[in-house]
Formats: sequence, structure tokens, C-alpha cells
Amino acid sequence: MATEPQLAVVATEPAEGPPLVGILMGSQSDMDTMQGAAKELADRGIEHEVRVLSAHRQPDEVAEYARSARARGIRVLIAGAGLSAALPGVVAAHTELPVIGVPLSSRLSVAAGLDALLSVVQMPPGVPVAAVGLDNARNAGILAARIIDTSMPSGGRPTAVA
Ligand code: AIR
Repeated sequence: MATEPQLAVVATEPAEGPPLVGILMGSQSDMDTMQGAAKELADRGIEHEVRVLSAHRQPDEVAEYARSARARGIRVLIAGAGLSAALPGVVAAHTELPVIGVPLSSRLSVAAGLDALLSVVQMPPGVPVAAVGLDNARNAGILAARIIDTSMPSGGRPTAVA
């Protein structure tokens, strides 16, 4: 049975330049929790974009987004999902950008979010995802800001990546 596409450009903060952080989530139902990451970035004046993209429902779109992110100037990706939370890992499989995974405690979880936590943390060697705690999108935003800060010691904008 065909699945209804859920691709949505949910929000792009007013930007002086291209977004430096991409925030992804597996469902619109994850939005309230994932806004914690967006708020931390906005508070620091870091341009970011937000996308609803499911690794299972829209696998091709997820791969395309991840593959093209670096060339668009994105420096860090944050990906949150619940249940069988493949999104952070699939994103990491398609990019060399740092990926921060946010395990989410979906209402449908049979294990209070432990399913998502293990899915995000237990990546195979060679494909790293930096995981934050359950539902802790705020920490993902803070960590992304710190990664960007250390990659731009002068405090300026990064040079374009070919
Ligand atoms: N999800 C969506 N596609 C793959 C996964 N793992 C997750 C979402 C959400 C949960 O499934 O990240 O946390 C329930 O999604 P929905 O759309 O049914 O509310």
C-alpha cells in the first residue's frame, strides 16, 4: 500500500546566510519535543532548518537530504525519531557530517522509549551517531552549537564546502 508522503518544510529561521544545522524528525508528532533543539540554536543566532522526514516512509528523500546537506553549507545534522528510530543512523550512513541522534519516547513505544534509545545508540562501528538522552532535543541543540563553535575558532562563518 502506498504511503502518503509527509515531506514538509516546516520552518526555516530568518537567516543571514544558509542554515548551518539541519534538524530532522521522523514525524510531525515529534515536533513539540524537537523544537527544544531549534530553540537552543535560535537563542544563539545559529541559522537552521527543520524537516519532517521518515527513514521508513520516505527513505529516498532522507538519503537525498543527507547526501546534499554538506554541499549546501550544513555543518551538523540533528535527527530525532521514536520507535524503531532509524533516522539518525540512516542519515549518518549518507553523510560525513556529524550527526546527533535524539531518541524520542513515542506514545506507541512498548518500552517507554528504550526501543528508540537503543536504535540510536547501537550504531555499527564506522558509522557514528552522537546520541543525547531520551527526548533531550535541547542537549542536541547545545551540542550542535558547540561543534560549530569549535569548527569556526575565529567566530566567523565557515568557508564553503565543495
Ligand atoms: N517513525 C516514523 N518513521 C519511522 C519512525 N521510527 C517514528 C516517528 C515517531 C513515531 O514513529 O519518529 O516518533 C510515530 O510516528 P507517527 O507518525 O505515527 O506519529
